[in-house]
Amino acid sequence: MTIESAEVVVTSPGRNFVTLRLTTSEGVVGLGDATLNGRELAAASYLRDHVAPLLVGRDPHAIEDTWQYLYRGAYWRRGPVTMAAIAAVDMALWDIKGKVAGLPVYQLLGGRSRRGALAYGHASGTTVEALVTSIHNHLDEGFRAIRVQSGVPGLGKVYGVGHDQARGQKYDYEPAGRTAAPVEETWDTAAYLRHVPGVFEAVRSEFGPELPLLHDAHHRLTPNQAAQLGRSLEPYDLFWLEDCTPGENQEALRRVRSQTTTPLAIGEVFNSVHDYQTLITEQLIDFVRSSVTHAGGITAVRKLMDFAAIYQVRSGFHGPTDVSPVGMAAALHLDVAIHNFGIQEYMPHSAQTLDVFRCGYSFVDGLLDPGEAPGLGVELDLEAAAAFEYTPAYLPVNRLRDGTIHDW
Ligand code: GCO
Ligand code: MG
Repeated sequence: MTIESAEVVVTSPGRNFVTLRLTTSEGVVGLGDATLNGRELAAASYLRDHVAPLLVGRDPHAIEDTWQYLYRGAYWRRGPVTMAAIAAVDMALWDIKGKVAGLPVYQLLGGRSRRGALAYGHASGTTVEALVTSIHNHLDEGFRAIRVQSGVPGLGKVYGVGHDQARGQKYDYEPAGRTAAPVEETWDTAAYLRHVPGVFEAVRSEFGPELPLLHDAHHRLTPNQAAQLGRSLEPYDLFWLEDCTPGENQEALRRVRSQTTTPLAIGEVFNSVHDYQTLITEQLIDFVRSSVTHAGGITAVRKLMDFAAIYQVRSGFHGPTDVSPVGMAAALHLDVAIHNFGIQEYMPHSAQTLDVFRCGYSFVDGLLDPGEAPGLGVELDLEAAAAFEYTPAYLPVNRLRDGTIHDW
């Protein structure tokens, strides 16, 4: 059996997705996700122009060899575009291997370690009242762990908060963000730090001590501010505080870690195990936030998690709607297979997206499950995909009150 064709499908059912579709000489189809939110066409071109021609004629079963061939063979190491492209190839090959074997991918990874993957949903509110309603709605939808994001008095739109709450809008950036240039938001760290502890006080008093609560600071704090926030949130027993500082400075986490026992999660913008080396070996974090899509695929993330396991660091894979259902399925197969699973982020995709990507995974009683279909369990409807043309879309940028660009 050889790889006969490698096709890149760019589709936009409500938001943009880049999918690699491999077909073997025996007609087996494998899918991989290479969606890089806001920079989609770079990953599509990397695949189409530089990777697809190398895949035709190769043995689809040689997953490790193909991974190394694309990683070492590029000479230029790492980076989100390269690693998303390699991830797509890797996922598609695991999908093919599973279909040929007649087994879901998690079985090929060692089989099931748990009944399902605990998922957390994204509650948010411009006010505490709206936030409490949003949490109740998520609990009604079956979520058993909740990410809590709140508006900040004096600021307009902020990361993670659905603003049209009268219409029950959830936070989901891209579909609203189709402007010729990035939307600009205003940020004030001091106002945020003053406001957040009171939000958690209100949420704990409404929902009690047991509900796992998470929070994303979205890379905006200095190490000292992050230490302050971690400490002020200790009474509310967070499941994690995410991206408290920009992750590229791994050493910064030493300062935070030494000052607070609030669990820390980091890594959604990382793309290789090397980005975690200091964080994991010095046990500066508790959770790995990578997505399978942006960190080199199932092969690479499996190794990353085995490395993390030695240091009792657990998974909390990135699962926003900008990871396609194919990338989500890849995460779920790892979630149920690895021993050091922590939690899985879950932002359900829109009905439009799910018409294009037919998913075998399910969400029942707070747990996600990859399903029993051979391979990854997601099918791409090419005809439905063709109806949604690519539309450029940007993530927002952030400015401080004086106009200085800040991390978004
Ligand atoms: C999360 C993330 C997302 C990112 C988005 C960018 O924790 O889910 O921070 O909301 O902002 O994936 O593309
Ligand atoms: Mg995040």
